[in-house]
Amino acid sequence: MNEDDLWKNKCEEVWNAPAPGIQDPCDVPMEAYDPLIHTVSEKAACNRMLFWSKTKDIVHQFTDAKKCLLTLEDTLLGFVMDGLTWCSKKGSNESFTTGCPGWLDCEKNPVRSFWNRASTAFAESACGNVTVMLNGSLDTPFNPNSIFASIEVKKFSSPKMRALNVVLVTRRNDTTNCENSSLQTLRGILDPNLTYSCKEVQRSRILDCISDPDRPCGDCW
Ligand code: AVW
Repeated sequence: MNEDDLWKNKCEEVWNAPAPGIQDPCDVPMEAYDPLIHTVSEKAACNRMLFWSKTKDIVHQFTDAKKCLLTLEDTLLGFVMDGLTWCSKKGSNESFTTGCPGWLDCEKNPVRSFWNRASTAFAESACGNVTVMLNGSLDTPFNPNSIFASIEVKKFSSPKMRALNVVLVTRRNDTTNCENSSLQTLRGILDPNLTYSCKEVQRSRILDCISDPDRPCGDCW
């Protein structure tokens, strides 16, 4: 089979994977996406995985410009679903893209459950040295309500994964640093066999690096 046919087959398989059907749009458990996640599972990019929390814009600017690190939204499924809204509605077997519950309207909405499930799979596959960009302009860069804290960190495990390296993205007058108590909490709940590091990096330094195509990734922080 040539490459085009392989992709065509893959797309048909993904398209035909069972998806949450006629149901209450506030009652979609994350397990509803198990078949889809299993169909699209990709080989993990060991040592290149980048997690994030409240740093979405700069993280994606970074991965668009430099190909050394990859986020969930740079994987096939994450890329396709990023920015989309969808839901079913009671009594209809159509898919809707408007009038769907918002992120905070109910916990088990289809979009939030999808990202919870996809994040679980991405974190379970984490291997080697893993990076996370957290937001140093916040008092609590490691927020217990975030997907990163409530789902991803709990899935990180050695020996498949070796280290978690926090890049704390700061602005000039920020007072939050690597000593921040939420980061101590992060360190405390991490699998004790994982090496932990934290580095404060000025946002402007990362942006300069992004806009200079000659700067290798390793020089950005
Ligand atoms: P985030 P996470 N209202 O920046 O750690 C609307 O907090 O949770 O980072 N949308 C929301 C809300 C909300 N209150 N909270 C979260 N979102 C949506 C997947 C929104 O689209 C990757 F692997 C926001 O941009 C990262 O490591 C996104 O969730 C990790 O999970 C992220 O919220 C980032 O999740």
